[in-house]
Amino acid sequence: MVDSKQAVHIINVPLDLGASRRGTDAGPSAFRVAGLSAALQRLGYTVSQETDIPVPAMETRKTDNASARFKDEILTVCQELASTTLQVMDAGEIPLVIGGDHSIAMGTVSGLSAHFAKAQKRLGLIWFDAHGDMNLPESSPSGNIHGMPLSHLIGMGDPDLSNILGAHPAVDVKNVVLIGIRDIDRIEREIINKSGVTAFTMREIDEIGMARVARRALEIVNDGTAGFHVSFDLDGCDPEVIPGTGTTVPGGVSYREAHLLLEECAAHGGMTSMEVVELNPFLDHRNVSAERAVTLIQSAFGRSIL
Ligand code: 6HN
Ligand code: MN
Ligand code: MN
Ligand code: MN
Repeated sequence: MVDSKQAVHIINVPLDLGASRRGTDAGPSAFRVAGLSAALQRLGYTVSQETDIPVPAMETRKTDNASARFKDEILTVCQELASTTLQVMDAGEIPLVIGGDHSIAMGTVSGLSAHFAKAQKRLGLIWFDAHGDMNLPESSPSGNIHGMPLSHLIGMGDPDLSNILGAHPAVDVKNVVLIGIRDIDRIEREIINKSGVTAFTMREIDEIGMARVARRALEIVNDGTAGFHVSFDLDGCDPEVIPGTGTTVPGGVSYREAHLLLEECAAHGGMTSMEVVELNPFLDHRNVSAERAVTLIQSAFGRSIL
């Protein structure tokens, strides 16, 4: 569980092979420039180490897999990331994974659940996103793997991608919540509805408020689990809050609502790890999205206003 006596281990994954739009490979650099490490230290954490996962450049690769573009490369990156996350958890440090596009979650979460599986324990998962990320290679309109990580983590889809480190499924659908979704593809909608994951769409956030959504989500992800991971796609926030991301969708989560969710995660005490993905510095204005993302991470790591 996240507490400031533990060391944070930042894992940078500059991957952009999972998306059409280039530029998420510069995410880790923008977070460094925005002072991520110092921001954690101000909360009392030590930042034990930064590990950079090697990622091939798109220019050096070709993919002939139209339904799951760059699958082989993404699988290799996710396997390396999963081993790293597992080692960091085994060492008692807190993994903070910085993307990169959202495909990396298949690696992050597989490594976390491999850690808990050794003690016959399960992990809960909060998936904050404008999108469902529940496409399968055969349903995807784009072939982009960043639209597919969550379906693979619940054991569907491509057998290689859904079996990283032998975790299959990496998470149990009954401990998975989607928060902030508002842009779902046609077949993806059926996959989500049949899957058994709980979805808090923007409509639910409008109707009952983020405070209640957060509390209900926390009940679900902590039901019978040893803790929960937060996979935070910055495009879940409204584009006015986070302009620096590739697949913006209007009508998103406000700055304060996003903070409130993460403050509730911190207050609960069960968060084991976090990842922040889809920052695209080339679409940003003077790094504001990265700076706001750093303050969001601070809320998740226990920063309180007073
Ligand atoms: N993300 N549903 C679209 C697709 O191509 O599958 C968009 C996915 C976006 C994924 O932002 O992490
Ligand atoms: Mn996503
Ligand atoms: Mn998204
Ligand atoms: Mn989608």
